[in-house]
Amino acid sequence: MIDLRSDTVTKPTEAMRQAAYNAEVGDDVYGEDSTVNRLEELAAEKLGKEAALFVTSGTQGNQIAVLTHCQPADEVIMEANAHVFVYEGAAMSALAGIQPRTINGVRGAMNPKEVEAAIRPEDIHFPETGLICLENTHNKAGGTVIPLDNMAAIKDVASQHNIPVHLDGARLFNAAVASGIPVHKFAEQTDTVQFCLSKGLGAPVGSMLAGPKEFIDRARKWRKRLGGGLRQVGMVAAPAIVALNEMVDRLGDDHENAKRLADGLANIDGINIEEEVETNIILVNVEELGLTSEEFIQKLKQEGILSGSYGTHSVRLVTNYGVTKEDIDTVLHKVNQIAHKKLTY
Ligand code: TLP
Repeated sequence: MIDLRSDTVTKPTEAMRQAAYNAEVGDDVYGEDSTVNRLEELAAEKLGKEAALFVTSGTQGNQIAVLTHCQPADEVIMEANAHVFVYEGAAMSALAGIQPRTINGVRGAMNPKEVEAAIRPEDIHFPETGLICLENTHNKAGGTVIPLDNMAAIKDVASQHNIPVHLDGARLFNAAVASGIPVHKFAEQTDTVQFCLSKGLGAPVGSMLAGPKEFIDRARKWRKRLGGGLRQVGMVAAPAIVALNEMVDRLGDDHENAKRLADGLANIDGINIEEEVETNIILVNVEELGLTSEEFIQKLKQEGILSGSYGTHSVRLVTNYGVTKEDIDTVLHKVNQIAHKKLTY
C-alpha cells in the first residue's frame, strides 16, 4: 500500500527503535526520567523558549495550552478551518468552557485587522478574549506556510491588547524547511507553541508544548489532571530525540515528492489542485471526473493507494517518510488510468 492518508502513518526508524530500547528511564511524574528531561530541554532550545513539556499528542498539547492560558467563558480567536476548531472534537468547549470565535483566512492566514476587530472590548455583556490561536503550516488550507510577517502583525495586535498567542505548529518544522526560516523565528511570534514529533518527523508518539517556564509549570499540572502524567516515558521520548536530531532536513524530500505529485496531477484531465503546494499536503478536487471524494478514494484504494476525504469532492494526499519518488510515479500512473477511464467511458 502507498499510504498518503497522513504523515501520522510513518513507522519509527531503526535508530528510533534502538534509542527506545536503550533509553535511560525514570518516573517522569517525579521529574526523574532523564531522557524526557533531555527531550524537553532540546525542544525548548530549538524553539528559543524557556521550557517545554512532552505531551501525548498534538491535540493534548493544544488543549493544555488553551486550559493554561484561559478561564472558562473566555473566547478564543482562531481561523475558521483551524485544526483546533474543526478536528479536536470541540475539546476547548468541552474541557475548558471556551467559546470559539472564528475568522475566515486566506490560505489559512487571518487578516490582522480582522483579528483586532474580533477582540472584545470591555463590556458587561461580552466574553473576555482569552487567546488567539494560529496554525503553521495550515493543514486544511493545504499545508500552506503562514508568512512570518502575518504572524508578527497578529502578535503586535495581541500584545497591544494584552492577549496571549498560541501556535498550533503541528507541522512547524515543515514551515521552517519550506521557507528557510528557522523554527525559532516563527516561535518568537507567539507566546506558546505546540509541535508534533509523530508526523513528518517520524517519531512514534508525542508532541511538545513550549513557552515561558512559569506557563509550562502550570501546563504540567494540566497535563497531570488530564491523565497525561506518564511514568517511564523515556522509552518514547528517546525516539523523539532522534526525530528532532535526524529527521528535520529530510522533510524537504516530502516537499519535493508533494511538488512532483501535484505537478503531475495538474496535467491529468478532470483533476484540479485546489491550493498551491508549499509543503507535504496536496488537496485534489475530483468533481470534474464526476466522482465524489469517497468514490475516488475507493478507486485509489483498489489500486493500492490510500488517501483521505477533505470535503465532498476534495481529497487530501500527504507525502511522508514511507513514500518514495517511485511511489509518486506509481500514484500518477494509477490516477491517470482512473481519470482516463472515467472520462472516456
Ligand atoms: N492532524 C491529523 C488529523 O487530525 C486531521 C492529520 O492527519 O493531519 N494540529 C494540526 C494542524 C494537525 O494537523 C493535527 C493532526 C493536530 C494538531 C493533532 O495532532 P494529534 O493527531 O497528534 O492529536
